[in-house]
Amino acid sequence: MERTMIKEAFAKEGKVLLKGWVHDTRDLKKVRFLVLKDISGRIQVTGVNGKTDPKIFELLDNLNRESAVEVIGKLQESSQAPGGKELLPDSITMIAEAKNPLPIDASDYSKTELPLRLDNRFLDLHSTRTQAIFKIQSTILQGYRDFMIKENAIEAMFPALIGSSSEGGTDLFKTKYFEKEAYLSQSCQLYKQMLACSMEKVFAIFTVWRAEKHNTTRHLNEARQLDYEEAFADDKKVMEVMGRCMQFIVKKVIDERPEELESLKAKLEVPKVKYITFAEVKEIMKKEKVKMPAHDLSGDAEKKLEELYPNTITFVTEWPLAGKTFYIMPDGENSKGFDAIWKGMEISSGGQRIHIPELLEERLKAHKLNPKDFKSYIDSFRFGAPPHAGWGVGLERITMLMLGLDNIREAVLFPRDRERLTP
Ligand code: AMO
Repeated sequence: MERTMIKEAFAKEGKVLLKGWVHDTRDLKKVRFLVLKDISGRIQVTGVNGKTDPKIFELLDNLNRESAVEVIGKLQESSQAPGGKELLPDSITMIAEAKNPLPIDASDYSKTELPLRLDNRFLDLHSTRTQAIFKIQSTILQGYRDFMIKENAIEAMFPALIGSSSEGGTDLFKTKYFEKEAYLSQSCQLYKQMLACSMEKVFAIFTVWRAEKHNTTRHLNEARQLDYEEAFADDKKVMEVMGRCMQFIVKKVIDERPEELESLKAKLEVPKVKYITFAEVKEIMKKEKVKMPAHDLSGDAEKKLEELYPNTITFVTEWPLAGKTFYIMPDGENSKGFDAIWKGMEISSGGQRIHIPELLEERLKAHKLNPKDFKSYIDSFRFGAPPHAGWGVGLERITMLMLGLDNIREAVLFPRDRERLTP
Protein backbone atom coordinates (compact mmCIF):
# COMPACT_ATOMS: atom_id res chain seq x y z
CA MET A 1 0.00 0.00 0.00
CA GLU A 2 2.68 2.48 1.04
CA ARG A 3 4.52 1.85 -2.21
CA THR A 4 1.83 3.50 -4.26
CA MET A 5 1.02 6.15 -1.66
CA ILE A 6 4.54 7.51 -1.93
CA LYS A 7 4.57 10.51 -4.22
CA GLU A 8 8.35 10.93 -3.90
CA ALA A 9 11.11 8.95 -2.18
CA PHE A 10 14.35 10.44 -0.92
CA ALA A 11 16.59 7.41 -1.10
CA LYS A 12 19.58 9.03 0.57
CA GLU A 13 17.80 10.03 3.73
CA GLY A 14 15.49 7.00 3.66
CA LYS A 15 12.50 9.32 3.74
CA VAL A 16 9.32 9.52 1.73
CA LEU A 17 6.82 12.19 0.79
CA LEU A 18 3.13 11.36 0.92
CA LYS A 19 0.18 13.44 -0.22
CA GLY A 20 -3.37 12.56 0.66
CA TRP A 21 -6.38 13.38 2.81
CA VAL A 22 -6.93 13.24 6.55
CA HIS A 23 -9.10 10.20 7.13
CA ASP A 24 -9.03 10.27 10.90
CA THR A 25 -6.98 11.48 13.86
CA ARG A 26 -6.71 9.97 17.35
CA ASP A 27 -5.20 11.46 20.47
CA LEU A 28 -3.93 9.02 23.10
CA LYS A 29 -2.11 11.86 24.90
CA LYS A 30 1.42 10.41 24.65
CA VAL A 31 0.84 9.25 21.09
CA ARG A 32 -1.16 10.90 18.31
CA PHE A 33 -2.23 9.19 15.11
CA LEU A 34 -3.17 10.52 11.73
CA VAL A 35 -4.66 8.09 9.24
CA LEU A 36 -3.79 9.42 5.81
CA LYS A 37 -5.61 8.16 2.72
CA ASP A 38 -5.18 8.47 -1.01
CA ILE A 39 -6.62 6.53 -3.93
CA SER A 40 -4.30 3.58 -3.26
CA GLY A 41 -5.13 3.09 0.41
CA ARG A 42 -4.34 4.27 3.92
CA ILE A 43 -1.36 4.63 6.17
CA GLN A 44 -0.89 5.54 9.80
CA VAL A 45 1.24 8.56 10.67
CA THR A 46 2.40 8.33 14.29
CA GLY A 47 3.56 11.20 16.48
CA VAL A 48 5.16 10.49 19.87
CA ASN A 49 5.23 13.18 22.58
CA GLY A 50 8.84 14.04 23.35
CA LYS A 51 10.16 12.38 20.18
CA THR A 52 8.22 14.09 17.37
CA ASP A 53 8.88 17.80 16.72
CA PRO A 54 6.50 19.57 19.19
CA LYS A 55 4.97 21.74 16.44
CA ILE A 56 4.11 18.67 14.42
CA PHE A 57 2.82 16.85 17.49
CA GLU A 58 0.55 19.85 18.14
CA LEU A 59 -0.62 19.93 14.53
CA LEU A 60 -1.56 16.24 14.70
CA ASP A 61 -4.33 17.26 17.08
CA ASN A 62 -5.56 20.06 14.85
CA LEU A 63 -6.20 18.52 11.47
CA ASN A 64 -9.74 18.66 10.09
CA ARG A 65 -10.97 15.48 8.48
CA GLU A 66 -10.76 15.36 4.67
CA SER A 67 -8.14 18.13 4.49
CA ALA A 68 -5.43 17.56 1.89
CA VAL A 69 -1.97 17.37 3.45
CA GLU A 70 1.61 16.56 2.60
CA VAL A 71 3.69 14.52 5.02
CA ILE A 72 7.42 13.83 4.87
CA GLY A 73 8.89 11.23 7.17
CA LYS A 74 10.42 7.86 7.69
CA LEU A 75 8.55 4.63 7.12
CA GLN A 76 9.01 1.90 9.68
CA GLU A 77 7.66 -1.57 10.30
CA SER A 78 4.93 -1.66 12.91
CA SER A 79 3.06 -4.74 14.00
CA GLN A 80 0.21 -2.61 15.41
CA ALA A 81 -0.32 -0.26 12.46
CA PRO A 82 -2.89 -1.31 9.87
CA GLY A 83 -0.94 -2.53 6.84
CA GLY A 84 2.13 -3.28 8.98
CA LYS A 85 3.87 0.09 8.39
CA GLU A 86 3.71 3.53 9.93
CA LEU A 87 5.24 6.87 9.07
CA LEU A 88 7.17 8.96 11.63
CA PRO A 89 6.62 12.55 10.46
CA ASP A 90 9.32 15.19 10.06
CA SER A 91 6.95 17.69 8.50
CA ILE A 92 3.25 18.05 7.83
CA THR A 93 2.09 20.74 5.40
CA MET A 94 -1.51 21.74 4.86
CA ILE A 95 -2.28 21.74 1.13
CA ALA A 96 -6.01 22.48 1.30
CA GLU A 97 -7.92 22.62 4.55
CA ALA A 98 -11.43 21.13 4.74
CA LYS A 99 -13.87 23.35 6.60
CA ASN A 100 -15.39 22.04 9.79
CA PRO A 101 -18.11 20.80 10.13
CA LEU A 102 -18.30 18.75 6.94
CA PRO A 103 -21.69 18.77 5.17
CA ILE A 104 -21.74 14.95 5.17
CA ASP A 105 -19.98 12.10 6.90
CA ALA A 106 -17.56 10.76 4.27
CA SER A 107 -16.41 7.79 6.35
CA ASP A 108 -17.17 4.19 5.42
CA TYR A 109 -19.69 3.99 8.27
CA SER A 110 -21.53 7.05 7.03
CA LYS A 111 -25.24 7.12 7.83
CA THR A 112 -25.77 10.19 5.63
CA GLU A 113 -28.80 9.67 3.37
CA LEU A 114 -28.18 9.27 -0.37
CA PRO A 115 -29.75 12.60 -1.56
CA LEU A 116 -27.50 14.62 0.77
CA ARG A 117 -24.49 12.53 -0.28
CA LEU A 118 -25.31 13.23 -3.93
CA ASP A 119 -25.69 16.97 -3.21
CA ASN A 120 -22.12 16.77 -1.86
CA ARG A 121 -20.77 14.17 -4.28
CA PHE A 122 -17.31 15.86 -4.37
CA LEU A 123 -16.94 14.95 -0.69
CA ASP A 124 -18.82 11.65 -0.88
CA LEU A 125 -16.09 10.62 -3.33
CA HIS A 126 -13.60 10.77 -0.46
CA SER A 127 -15.23 7.66 1.00
CA THR A 128 -13.56 4.33 0.28
CA ARG A 129 -16.96 2.76 -0.33
CA THR A 130 -17.95 5.29 -3.01
CA GLN A 131 -14.50 5.05 -4.59
CA ALA A 132 -14.87 1.24 -4.69
CA ILE A 133 -18.07 1.55 -6.76
CA PHE A 134 -16.41 3.73 -9.38
CA LYS A 135 -13.17 1.77 -9.45
CA ILE A 136 -15.30 -1.29 -10.23
CA GLN A 137 -17.29 0.63 -12.84
CA SER A 138 -14.03 1.59 -14.50
CA THR A 139 -13.06 -2.10 -14.57
CA ILE A 140 -16.45 -2.97 -16.11
CA LEU A 141 -15.86 -0.43 -18.88
CA GLN A 142 -12.33 -1.66 -19.45
CA GLY A 143 -13.61 -5.26 -19.51
CA TYR A 144 -16.21 -4.32 -22.11
CA ARG A 145 -13.56 -2.72 -24.32
CA ASP A 146 -11.10 -5.61 -23.84
CA PHE A 147 -13.77 -8.15 -24.74
CA MET A 148 -15.00 -6.28 -27.80
CA ILE A 149 -11.51 -5.64 -29.13
CA LYS A 150 -10.75 -9.38 -28.80
CA GLU A 151 -13.92 -10.02 -30.83
CA ASN A 152 -12.52 -7.71 -33.54
CA ALA A 153 -15.30 -5.20 -33.02
CA ILE A 154 -14.65 -1.53 -33.82
CA GLU A 155 -15.40 1.16 -31.24
CA ALA A 156 -17.54 4.01 -32.51
CA MET A 157 -18.79 7.41 -31.36
CA PHE A 158 -22.25 8.60 -32.36
CA PRO A 159 -24.15 11.90 -32.25
CA ALA A 160 -25.94 12.84 -29.06
CA LEU A 161 -28.29 15.21 -30.89
CA ILE A 162 -30.82 13.64 -33.22
CA GLY A 163 -33.55 14.87 -35.55
CA SER A 164 -36.17 12.21 -34.78
CA SER A 165 -36.86 9.46 -32.27
CA SER A 166 -34.71 6.35 -32.44
CA GLU A 167 -36.74 4.18 -30.08
CA GLY A 168 -40.28 5.38 -30.82
CA GLY A 169 -42.40 6.52 -27.93
CA THR A 170 -42.62 9.97 -26.43
CA ASP A 171 -39.82 9.97 -23.89
CA LEU A 172 -37.63 12.48 -25.74
CA PHE A 173 -35.97 15.62 -24.43
CA LYS A 174 -36.54 18.37 -26.96
CA THR A 175 -34.04 21.13 -27.57
CA LYS A 176 -33.57 24.02 -29.99
CA TYR A 177 -31.08 23.49 -32.79
CA PHE A 178 -30.80 26.79 -34.64
CA GLU A 179 -34.08 27.11 -36.56
CA LYS A 180 -34.96 23.45 -36.09
CA GLU A 181 -36.05 21.20 -33.28
CA ALA A 182 -33.68 18.49 -32.12
CA TYR A 183 -33.75 15.80 -29.46
CA LEU A 184 -31.25 14.31 -27.07
CA SER A 185 -30.48 10.80 -28.22
CA GLN A 186 -32.45 7.97 -26.59
CA SER A 187 -30.07 5.43 -28.11
CA CYS A 188 -27.41 5.18 -30.79
CA GLN A 189 -29.58 2.43 -32.27
CA LEU A 190 -30.04 3.69 -35.80
CA TYR A 191 -26.42 4.78 -36.15
CA LYS A 192 -24.90 1.56 -34.87
CA GLN A 193 -27.07 -0.34 -37.35
CA MET A 194 -25.96 1.83 -40.26
CA LEU A 195 -22.34 1.37 -39.20
CA ALA A 196 -22.57 -2.41 -38.73
CA CYS A 197 -23.72 -2.65 -42.33
CA SER A 198 -20.19 -1.77 -43.41
CA MET A 199 -17.87 -2.37 -40.43
CA GLU A 200 -19.60 -5.67 -39.47
CA LYS A 201 -18.92 -5.67 -35.71
CA VAL A 202 -19.22 -2.38 -33.85
CA PHE A 203 -19.52 -1.32 -30.24
CA ALA A 204 -20.02 1.90 -28.33
CA ILE A 205 -20.28 3.20 -24.79
CA PHE A 206 -23.04 5.68 -25.31
CA THR A 207 -24.97 8.13 -23.12
CA VAL A 208 -28.74 8.05 -23.57
CA TRP A 209 -31.43 10.45 -22.38
CA ARG A 210 -34.92 9.31 -21.53
CA ALA A 211 -37.55 11.85 -20.54
CA GLU A 212 -39.44 9.24 -18.52
CA LYS A 213 -41.30 10.87 -15.69
CA HIS A 214 -41.16 7.96 -13.26
CA ASN A 215 -38.72 8.33 -10.41
CA THR A 216 -37.70 4.80 -9.45
CA THR A 217 -34.64 3.18 -7.91
CA ARG A 218 -33.73 1.60 -11.27
CA HIS A 219 -34.35 4.38 -13.78
CA LEU A 220 -32.28 7.43 -14.66
CA ASN A 221 -33.05 10.20 -17.11
CA GLU A 222 -29.46 10.07 -18.31
CA ALA A 223 -27.90 6.62 -18.50
CA ARG A 224 -25.02 4.89 -20.23
CA GLN A 225 -25.34 1.86 -22.48
CA LEU A 226 -22.87 -0.71 -23.68
CA ASP A 227 -24.01 -1.10 -27.29
CA TYR A 228 -23.17 -3.82 -29.77
CA GLU A 229 -24.18 -4.48 -33.36
CA GLU A 230 -23.12 -7.23 -35.76
CA ALA A 231 -23.75 -7.77 -39.47
CA PHE A 232 -24.66 -11.17 -40.98
CA ALA A 233 -26.02 -12.09 -37.55
CA ASP A 234 -29.36 -12.94 -36.01
CA ASP A 235 -30.72 -12.65 -32.45
CA LYS A 236 -29.23 -16.01 -31.43
CA LYS A 237 -25.74 -15.04 -32.54
CA VAL A 238 -25.66 -11.77 -30.59
CA MET A 239 -27.17 -13.28 -27.44
CA GLU A 240 -24.30 -15.73 -27.42
CA VAL A 241 -21.87 -12.79 -27.68
CA MET A 242 -23.56 -10.98 -24.77
CA GLY A 243 -23.50 -14.07 -22.57
CA ARG A 244 -19.73 -14.42 -23.03
CA CYS A 245 -19.22 -10.68 -22.70
CA MET A 246 -21.00 -10.50 -19.34
CA GLN A 247 -19.10 -13.54 -18.07
CA PHE A 248 -15.82 -11.94 -19.15
CA ILE A 249 -16.61 -8.63 -17.43
CA VAL A 250 -17.73 -10.27 -14.17
CA LYS A 251 -14.64 -12.47 -14.09
CA LYS A 252 -12.40 -9.45 -14.61
CA VAL A 253 -14.07 -7.60 -11.72
CA ILE A 254 -13.70 -10.67 -9.46
CA ASP A 255 -10.02 -11.08 -10.42
CA GLU A 256 -8.98 -7.43 -10.31
CA ARG A 257 -11.16 -5.84 -7.65
CA PRO A 258 -11.27 -8.23 -4.67
CA GLU A 259 -10.65 -5.48 -2.08
CA GLU A 260 -13.32 -3.23 -3.51
CA LEU A 261 -15.84 -6.10 -3.66
CA GLU A 262 -15.01 -6.92 -0.05
CA SER A 263 -15.44 -3.31 1.06
CA LEU A 264 -18.90 -3.31 -0.55
CA LYS A 265 -19.67 -6.77 0.87
CA ALA A 266 -20.54 -7.85 -2.66
CA LYS A 267 -20.53 -11.56 -3.38
CA LEU A 268 -20.00 -11.92 -7.08
CA GLU A 269 -19.91 -15.09 -9.14
CA VAL A 270 -19.55 -15.54 -12.88
CA PRO A 271 -23.14 -15.91 -14.15
CA LYS A 272 -24.58 -18.84 -16.05
CA VAL A 273 -26.50 -18.29 -19.28
CA LYS A 274 -30.00 -19.54 -20.09
CA TYR A 275 -32.43 -19.15 -22.98
CA ILE A 276 -36.18 -19.29 -22.50
CA THR A 277 -39.00 -18.16 -24.77
CA PHE A 278 -41.50 -15.48 -23.78
CA ALA A 279 -44.30 -18.07 -24.12
CA GLU A 280 -42.48 -20.40 -21.70
CA VAL A 281 -42.03 -17.58 -19.20
CA LYS A 282 -45.76 -16.80 -19.47
CA GLU A 283 -46.60 -20.44 -18.69
CA ILE A 284 -44.25 -20.51 -15.70
CA MET A 285 -45.64 -17.25 -14.29
CA LYS A 286 -49.18 -18.58 -14.69
CA LYS A 287 -48.26 -21.62 -12.62
CA GLU A 288 -46.39 -19.49 -10.09
CA LYS A 289 -49.34 -17.04 -9.94
CA VAL A 290 -47.12 -14.10 -10.89
CA LYS A 291 -48.92 -11.41 -12.88
CA MET A 292 -47.44 -9.99 -16.06
CA PRO A 293 -48.75 -7.89 -18.96
CA ALA A 294 -49.50 -9.52 -22.34
CA HIS A 295 -46.41 -8.24 -24.14
CA ASP A 296 -43.87 -7.48 -21.45
CA LEU A 297 -42.43 -8.87 -18.22
CA SER A 298 -43.50 -7.42 -14.88
CA GLY A 299 -40.99 -6.55 -12.16
CA ASP A 300 -42.34 -9.55 -10.21
CA ALA A 301 -41.80 -11.85 -13.19
CA GLU A 302 -38.18 -10.63 -13.46
CA LYS A 303 -37.66 -11.37 -9.76
CA LYS A 304 -39.24 -14.80 -10.12
CA LEU A 305 -36.83 -15.64 -12.96
CA GLU A 306 -33.91 -14.90 -10.62
CA GLU A 307 -35.50 -17.11 -7.95
CA LEU A 308 -35.87 -19.96 -10.43
CA TYR A 309 -32.51 -19.46 -12.17
CA PRO A 310 -30.18 -17.77 -9.69
CA ASN A 311 -27.19 -15.80 -10.94
CA THR A 312 -28.09 -16.49 -14.54
CA ILE A 313 -28.22 -14.16 -17.52
CA THR A 314 -31.65 -15.28 -18.67
CA PHE A 315 -32.44 -14.41 -22.27
CA VAL A 316 -36.18 -14.20 -22.81
CA THR A 317 -36.52 -14.83 -26.54
CA GLU A 318 -39.22 -14.84 -29.24
CA TRP A 319 -40.73 -11.70 -27.71
CA PRO A 320 -44.29 -10.82 -28.87
CA LEU A 321 -44.02 -8.39 -31.79
CA ALA A 322 -46.50 -6.01 -30.13
CA GLY A 323 -44.09 -5.56 -27.23
CA LYS A 324 -41.06 -4.51 -29.28
CA THR A 325 -39.96 -1.33 -31.06
CA PHE A 326 -40.37 -0.68 -34.77
CA TYR A 327 -36.89 -1.81 -35.86
CA ILE A 328 -37.12 -5.36 -34.45
CA MET A 329 -37.53 -8.13 -37.03
CA PRO A 330 -40.99 -9.74 -36.97
CA ASP A 331 -41.35 -13.50 -36.77
CA GLY A 332 -45.06 -14.21 -37.24
CA GLU A 333 -46.90 -13.02 -34.12
CA ASN A 334 -43.58 -12.89 -32.35
CA SER A 335 -40.31 -11.17 -33.10
CA LYS A 336 -36.58 -11.77 -33.13
CA GLY A 337 -36.28 -9.45 -30.16
CA PHE A 338 -35.21 -10.43 -26.63
CA ASP A 339 -34.60 -9.06 -23.17
CA ALA A 340 -31.84 -10.22 -20.80
CA ILE A 341 -32.65 -10.52 -17.10
CA TRP A 342 -30.02 -10.84 -14.37
CA LYS A 343 -30.43 -10.73 -10.60
CA GLY A 344 -34.14 -9.97 -10.93
CA MET A 345 -33.86 -7.02 -13.33
CA GLU A 346 -33.74 -6.25 -17.05
CA ILE A 347 -30.15 -5.47 -17.98
CA SER A 348 -30.50 -5.43 -21.74
CA SER A 349 -32.73 -5.63 -24.75
CA GLY A 350 -31.83 -6.39 -28.31
CA GLY A 351 -32.66 -8.44 -31.33
CA GLN A 352 -32.35 -8.93 -35.04
CA ARG A 353 -33.18 -5.72 -36.91
CA ILE A 354 -35.26 -5.08 -39.99
CA HIS A 355 -32.90 -4.57 -42.92
CA ILE A 356 -35.63 -4.54 -45.59
CA PRO A 357 -36.77 -0.95 -46.34
CA GLU A 358 -40.38 -1.84 -47.24
CA LEU A 359 -40.87 -3.86 -44.07
CA LEU A 360 -39.32 -1.08 -42.02
CA GLU A 361 -41.79 1.43 -43.47
CA GLU A 362 -44.65 -0.93 -42.65
CA ARG A 363 -43.49 -1.38 -39.05
CA LEU A 364 -42.95 2.36 -38.56
CA LYS A 365 -46.54 2.97 -39.65
CA ALA A 366 -47.76 0.21 -37.32
CA HIS A 367 -46.05 2.15 -34.51
CA LYS A 368 -47.77 5.36 -35.68
CA LEU A 369 -44.44 6.87 -36.71
CA ASN A 370 -43.95 8.70 -39.98
CA PRO A 371 -41.51 6.94 -42.38
CA LYS A 372 -40.62 10.40 -43.76
CA ASP A 373 -38.95 11.24 -40.45
CA PHE A 374 -36.73 8.17 -40.88
CA LYS A 375 -35.83 8.63 -44.54
CA SER A 376 -32.05 8.61 -44.22
CA TYR A 377 -32.20 5.59 -41.92
CA ILE A 378 -34.51 3.63 -44.24
CA ASP A 379 -32.48 4.64 -47.33
CA SER A 380 -29.30 3.30 -45.74
CA PHE A 381 -30.75 -0.19 -46.15
CA ARG A 382 -31.25 0.15 -49.91
CA PHE A 383 -27.62 -0.43 -50.81
CA GLY A 384 -26.43 -3.83 -49.74
CA ALA A 385 -27.49 -3.90 -46.10
CA PRO A 386 -27.27 -7.48 -44.79
CA PRO A 387 -29.28 -8.96 -41.89
CA HIS A 388 -27.85 -7.69 -38.62
CA ALA A 389 -28.54 -7.81 -34.90
CA GLY A 390 -27.37 -6.27 -31.64
CA TRP A 391 -28.11 -5.21 -28.10
CA GLY A 392 -27.63 -2.52 -25.46
CA VAL A 393 -26.71 -3.26 -21.83
CA GLY A 394 -27.34 -0.64 -19.13
CA LEU A 395 -24.02 0.26 -17.48
CA GLU A 396 -25.54 1.59 -14.26
CA ARG A 397 -27.95 -1.35 -14.06
CA ILE A 398 -25.15 -3.93 -14.18
CA THR A 399 -23.01 -1.92 -11.75
CA MET A 400 -25.92 -1.74 -9.33
CA LEU A 401 -26.73 -5.45 -9.62
CA MET A 402 -23.14 -6.64 -9.38
CA LEU A 403 -22.61 -4.69 -6.19
CA GLY A 404 -26.05 -5.22 -4.63
CA LEU A 405 -26.74 -1.45 -4.47
CA ASP A 406 -30.29 -0.48 -3.52
CA ASN A 407 -30.51 2.54 -5.76
CA ILE A 408 -29.20 3.02 -9.31
CA ARG A 409 -28.15 6.57 -8.38
CA GLU A 410 -25.31 5.03 -6.31
CA ALA A 411 -23.88 3.73 -9.59
CA VAL A 412 -23.67 7.13 -11.35
CA LEU A 413 -21.19 9.81 -10.42
CA PHE A 414 -23.59 12.67 -11.07
CA PRO A 415 -27.11 11.29 -11.52
CA ARG A 416 -29.72 13.01 -13.62
CA ASP A 417 -33.23 12.24 -12.46
CA ARG A 418 -36.57 14.01 -12.32
CA GLU A 419 -35.36 16.28 -9.52
CA ARG A 420 -31.61 16.39 -9.94
CA LEU A 421 -29.65 18.40 -12.46
CA THR A 422 -26.81 19.53 -10.17
CA PRO A 423 -24.09 18.83 -9.26
P1 AMO B 1 -33.58 -0.32 -24.00
O1 AMO B 1 -34.36 0.93 -24.07
O2 AMO B 1 -34.27 -1.55 -23.52
O3 AMO B 1 -33.01 -0.70 -25.46
O4 AMO B 1 -32.28 -0.08 -23.15
C1 AMO B 1 -31.28 -1.06 -23.01
C2 AMO B 1 -30.84 -1.15 -21.58
O5 AMO B 1 -30.38 0.11 -21.09
C3 AMO B 1 -30.73 0.28 -19.74
N1 AMO B 1 -31.65 1.43 -19.61
C4 AMO B 1 -31.72 2.23 -18.54
N2 AMO B 1 -31.03 2.28 -17.39
C5 AMO B 1 -31.36 3.21 -16.50
N3 AMO B 1 -32.33 4.12 -16.67
C6 AMO B 1 -33.07 4.14 -17.81
N4 AMO B 1 -34.03 5.04 -17.99
C7 AMO B 1 -32.78 3.17 -18.81
N5 AMO B 1 -33.27 2.87 -20.02
C8 AMO B 1 -32.58 1.83 -20.49
C9 AMO B 1 -31.41 -0.99 -19.29
C10 AMO B 1 -31.94 -1.51 -20.60
O6 AMO B 1 -32.15 -2.91 -20.57
N6 AMO B 1 -31.61 0.46 -28.56
C11 AMO B 1 -32.04 -0.55 -27.63
C12 AMO B 1 -31.00 -1.62 -27.43
C13 AMO B 1 -30.77 -2.48 -28.66
O7 AMO B 1 -31.76 -3.09 -29.15
O8 AMO B 1 -29.63 -2.57 -29.12
C14 AMO B 1 -32.37 0.12 -26.31
O9 AMO B 1 -32.02 1.26 -26.03
O10 AMO B 1 -30.43 -1.86 -18.76
